[in-house]
Amino acid sequence: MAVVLLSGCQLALPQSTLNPAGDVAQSQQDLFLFVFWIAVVIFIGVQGFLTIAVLKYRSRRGHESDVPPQTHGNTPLEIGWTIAPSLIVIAITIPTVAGIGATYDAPSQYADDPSLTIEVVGHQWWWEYRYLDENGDLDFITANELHIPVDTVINLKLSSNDVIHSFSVPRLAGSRDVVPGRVNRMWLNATETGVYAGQCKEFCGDSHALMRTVAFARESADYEAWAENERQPAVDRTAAMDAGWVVFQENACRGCHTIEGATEDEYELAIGVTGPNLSHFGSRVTIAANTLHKGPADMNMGAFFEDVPTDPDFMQRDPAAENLKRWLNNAPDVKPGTEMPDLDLTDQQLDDLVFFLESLK
Ligand code: HEC
Ligand SMILES: [Cu+2]
Repeated sequence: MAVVLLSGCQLALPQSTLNPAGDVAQSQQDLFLFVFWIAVVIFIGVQGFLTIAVLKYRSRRGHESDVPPQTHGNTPLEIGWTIAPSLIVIAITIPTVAGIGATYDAPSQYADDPSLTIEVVGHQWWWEYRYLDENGDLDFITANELHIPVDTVINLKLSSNDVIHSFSVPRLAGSRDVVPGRVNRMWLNATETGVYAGQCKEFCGDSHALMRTVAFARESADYEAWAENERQPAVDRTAAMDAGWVVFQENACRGCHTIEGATEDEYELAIGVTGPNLSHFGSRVTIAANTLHKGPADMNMGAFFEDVPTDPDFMQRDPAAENLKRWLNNAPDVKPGTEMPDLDLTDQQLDDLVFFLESLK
């Protein structure tokens, strides 16, 4: 039993609500502890009286058929145990309802904080992030890795491209359903820089368990540098990238993926929206919604993420191509049910593609 239970523990990137790193998660933690301690007091009270009753009124040798004094209809007691639970339920309901209400939009005390709005689109089985500028217009699009500045109100507008998903990064905020045909709202902020894991929390098909995400909360200046890079088109194509670009163009990749052109005619053929936007795929550290990472193939996800926050050159690290090749070689084998097909590419084509994709920083 212990082995089965403990296999759920992931120490490097815990999705723990008990270790909040954002104000929304903190308020949920406070509410949880409030209810928890009330429950502890009730538990001790009930079990205490039960224990006393069991000991005091147990049957004794020679008195097996004795019945203790019977009481019935004690009015003060009846009133007491009707009113006390009602008061407890009211005491729990008020902060709960207020707390739920405060998860949609940032409360007024955050009015002076900087803010950022991101549209989150759930797809089977990955997350699209569409960053908006201060006028509410589309700024740039990325996927699976959410970058946010610390101490900033992040307004999320959640919608789905297919089925019902649920967005959740527990250390920053709770979860919210992502429903086709409507836009749900939630807000969050990160009070410490760090890397926070998340995943879809609503069963959404074959690879639901592989619909993960990761949030990088960084100092404003670091975030801005990242965002500025995202706003740029994909890097200019160099001669070394040509072989990979040819494979990309000739194998339906461009029908499903977008690469923003560096010059007018550069990547104009890649405008697909079925799969993630790959314009800056080379600067991402995970593949296919955290299903694989770009470290050595034999390293587990936890070990891979352990040094991310302390290694400033992480994004520039040489790609270890094994995992990316595995994905490009046969995506459905890695992620059952994915729309990305096995395109029967040769080893040379895979190498060319890896080089090309990793050049898109
Ligand atoms: C029929 C549509 C389709 C085709 C064709 C296709 N892909 Fe994909 N691709 C997807 C989808 C959908 C995903 C997201 C899979 C997931 O994470 O569940 C994806 C994911 C990826 C990713 C990971 C992106 C990320 O953000 O982690 C890469 C890289 C990629 N595809 C490259 C390619 C290349 C190169 C080709 C051509 C050899 C190709 N794709 C062909 C649909 C397609
Ligand atoms: Cu999902």
